[in-house]
Amino acid sequence: MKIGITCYPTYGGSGAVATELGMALASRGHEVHFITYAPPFRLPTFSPRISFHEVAIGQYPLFQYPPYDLALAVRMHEVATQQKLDLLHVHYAIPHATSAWLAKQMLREAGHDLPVVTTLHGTDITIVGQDHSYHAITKFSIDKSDRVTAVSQHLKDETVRAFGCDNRRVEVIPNFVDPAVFDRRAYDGALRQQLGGGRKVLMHISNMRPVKRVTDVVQIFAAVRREIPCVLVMVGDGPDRSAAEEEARRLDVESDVRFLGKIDGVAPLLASADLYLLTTDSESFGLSALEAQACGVPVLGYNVGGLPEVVESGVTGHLGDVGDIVGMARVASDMLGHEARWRAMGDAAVQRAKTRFATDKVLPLYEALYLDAVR
Ligand code: GMT
Repeated sequence: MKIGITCYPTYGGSGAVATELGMALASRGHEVHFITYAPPFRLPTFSPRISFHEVAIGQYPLFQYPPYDLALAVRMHEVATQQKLDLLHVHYAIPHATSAWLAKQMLREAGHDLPVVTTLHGTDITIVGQDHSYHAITKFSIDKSDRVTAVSQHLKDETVRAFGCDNRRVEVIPNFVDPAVFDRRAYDGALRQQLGGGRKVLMHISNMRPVKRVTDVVQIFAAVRREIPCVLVMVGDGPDRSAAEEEARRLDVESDVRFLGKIDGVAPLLASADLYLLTTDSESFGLSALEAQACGVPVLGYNVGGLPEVVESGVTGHLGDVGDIVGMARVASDMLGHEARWRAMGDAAVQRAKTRFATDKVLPLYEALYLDAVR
């Protein structure tokens, strides 16, 4: 099939999922066309059967807010026509599903019926989509999509609740991971030694927005560090990075906390970690938690959103109450202090990632959905 994919190309789970999906589809013989304003961050420089089509946003002095959604619709229309796309798959509802609907209407005028698949990822439903300024258009765009998927049952339930969408129209297709890439055994431990110098390595990866509660990560680390020699590695960047840095200084642990900034290939880093911390208070799935588990790293997080669908508390990690720093730190110290328990959790995490979320398990679900949509 010829598939157009639109996503946010910068850092973030939805862009990562869309890009991994595009690459996996291409490796199975499909032709994939990314349509967005910059090359997606996980996209290799060249790959047969994958093309990137940049959305150019025309500027004009009248535009205080240049209309990206219109420029995107125009580019979708153009690429669909020139490349004879069979289908358009958009990731993150706002504004991608709306632009896709516009492009679909324009194409219809020329007798080209372009099915639109929308994948809902998280804050497009839980936060941004429920903002009054976007609620009506988000509902409209979801309703008008030919197929709709959500990355977890929790997100599907929230979509039905918040937008009154037909329960049967939203299919749950979970995020996925390539166990050959996210594999601890593929790395020799040199990076782990560089990061921790023999101490345990705690890790967090995110775009450090308020929803991620990154100061909780630092507080949990500071409490664990009192019990067990360890370091904290913070990967990514965002508005709350400076708050996390300040918290590390306030708690006098900054010498053992490293902020690495944005890094594209996180597999070697995750394969060097002993414990992954994800303290988001509203997480629809938690892709990084899945990738950590695939690397045999137990996950410590809050029992919210779709995270319990990814992390089996007590088996592949632990999910506690939001803000329970003391409880989380106690569990972390206990886990890290008992090698056999830690190893059992890591092994269970790998198994869970492989058996439920491996690329070859999830990709056929998308392919079946596409076939159904074009039929
Ligand atoms: O919704 C967001 O906060 C951004 C979004 C993204 O584009 O990075 O993340 C969401 O999508 C990821 C991929 O499906 C999920 O793993 C994340 O859980 C989800 N984030 C939230 O729900 C906060």
